[in-house]
Amino acid sequence: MFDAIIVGAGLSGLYALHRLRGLGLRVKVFEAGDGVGGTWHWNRYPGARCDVESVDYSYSFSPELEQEWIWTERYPGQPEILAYLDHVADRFDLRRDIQLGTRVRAARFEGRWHVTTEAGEQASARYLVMATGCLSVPKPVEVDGLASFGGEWYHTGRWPHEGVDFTGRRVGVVGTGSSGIQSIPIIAEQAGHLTVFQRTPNFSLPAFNRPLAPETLRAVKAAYGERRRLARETHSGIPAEPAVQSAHEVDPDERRARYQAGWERGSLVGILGAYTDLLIDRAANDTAAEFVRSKIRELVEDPAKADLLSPRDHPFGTKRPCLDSGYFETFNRDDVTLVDVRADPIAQITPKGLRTAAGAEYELDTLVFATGFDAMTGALTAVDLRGADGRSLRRTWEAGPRAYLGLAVAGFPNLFTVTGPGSPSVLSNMVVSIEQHVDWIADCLAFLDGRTIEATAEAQQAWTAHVAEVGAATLYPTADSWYMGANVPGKPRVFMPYAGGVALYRQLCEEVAAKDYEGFTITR
Ligand code: N01
Repeated sequence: MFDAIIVGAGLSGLYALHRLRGLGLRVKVFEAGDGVGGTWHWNRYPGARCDVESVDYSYSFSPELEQEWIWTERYPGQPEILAYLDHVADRFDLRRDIQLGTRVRAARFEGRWHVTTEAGEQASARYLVMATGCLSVPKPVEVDGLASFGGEWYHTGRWPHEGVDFTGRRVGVVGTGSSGIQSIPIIAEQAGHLTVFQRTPNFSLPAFNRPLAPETLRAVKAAYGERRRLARETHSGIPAEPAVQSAHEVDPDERRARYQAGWERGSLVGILGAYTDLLIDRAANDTAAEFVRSKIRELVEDPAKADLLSPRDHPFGTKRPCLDSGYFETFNRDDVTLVDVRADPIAQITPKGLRTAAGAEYELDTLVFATGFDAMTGALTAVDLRGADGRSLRRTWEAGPRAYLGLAVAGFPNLFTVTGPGSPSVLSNMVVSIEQHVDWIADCLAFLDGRTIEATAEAQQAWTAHVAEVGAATLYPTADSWYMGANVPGKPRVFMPYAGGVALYRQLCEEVAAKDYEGFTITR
């Protein structure tokens, strides 16, 4: 019998446990992995690294933690982030309430939430907090024949703890999203030969990652409060000056100089944040997209390969752009082959490798699937969640997710979704959005004092319509992205995150709370 059960011990679950415990609640965390860290526990593929700077991709809730932790690189690698999260778990004595190796299979609401784990264990709590992550359920391999493959295969999102030795091997990587783009240069260095199977080229910018100089870190720490405040006041949760001009207001030379400066900054917002209209006006976007394509032509020696690596099917930024370390340059190597599986799709995995629809055969020892995730909803619908009257979340969301503020779902009392669909989540610095959600949920639970809360259908309807309207005013819906559910066969095409920005969103959430949780019904 708990006051709250939290599912997941990643960035969200760890902080939620800390905050809810601070309210004096009895809290239990169930975590499927055999360690804490969530995304950073599972995604151990070579080159896994965050694309938000370490000093910003970190908790702000504890000034002591902020001051004592020493980040060593500008962009933190997976081992360093995992070490940080392990430190957080120890420092705040979180482990005693976290049950590892425990996957939650189902949860039903009958006045309280009754949770069943895959091993059949039962637990109940008044409140259920899903801290299950937005990119945590890997897509199954979609090509027939995997069972017949004679070599080894891996998914980047479920990488073995002991690592993989590619030395001398003929390796195939399927997928060129962030995971592929980060791992390909490193696998290329180790493998005997690497073949990259690309369906859609992606925009990627150099990270210019480097060691974090002690004096730089000291300067950040000296003014951390101000840096965090600035982050919260932005659109993306990454501290940066907001754009003030349209791309159309400046002449091409000035624009190019601005994009060049953005490129040299090595940051997701360097170019995308240069002008106000890059994500709402196709012609404005084209100016930035063409700049990045011109860079790809500079980096890749073979013009035909450069052309194949140049994204043209979606506006820049409407699929998550990547920050890379030597990605395009990798295709200048003699031992790396690029295969266009848009023109000639993968038809079959064979005992020896891959065969395409046109009959081309690729012999491989190792296959790496960097093919992505059932994003945003996958981890929520993976659990058989049953709300009031036994209604199922899977059924409720069949036509796409509907949630109030991305935090709560009508018909599912006392359920909270951290960075759920309908909130800025994946469009923002996740840590900023996670802290905001967890703080909001903790304040809400303090206010409830054991009472039951449920989003009203009307408030949810209005919010879902608002999310769709704001999304429709952007270029995002024009891309076949995981933001749209377009990467998973059969998933409804709905733009899932809230594109209004973290600053506005925080304000709206605070207004709801200030009005005694407007849009929710609260009962004894
Ligand atoms: O997954 P993705 P990801 N046959 O979905 C291809 C975050 N992240 O794991 O575009 C052939 O982006 C697919 O092709 P297409 C980040 O938010 C962050 O790379 O569907 N190809 C695509 O090329 C990121 O956006 C970091 O045509 C198939 C690729 O596989 C998100 O996680 C690092 C295919 C999948 O790309 C997901 O990134 C890593 C098929 N059947 C991840 N199915 C950083 O912080 C899919 N593909 C830097």
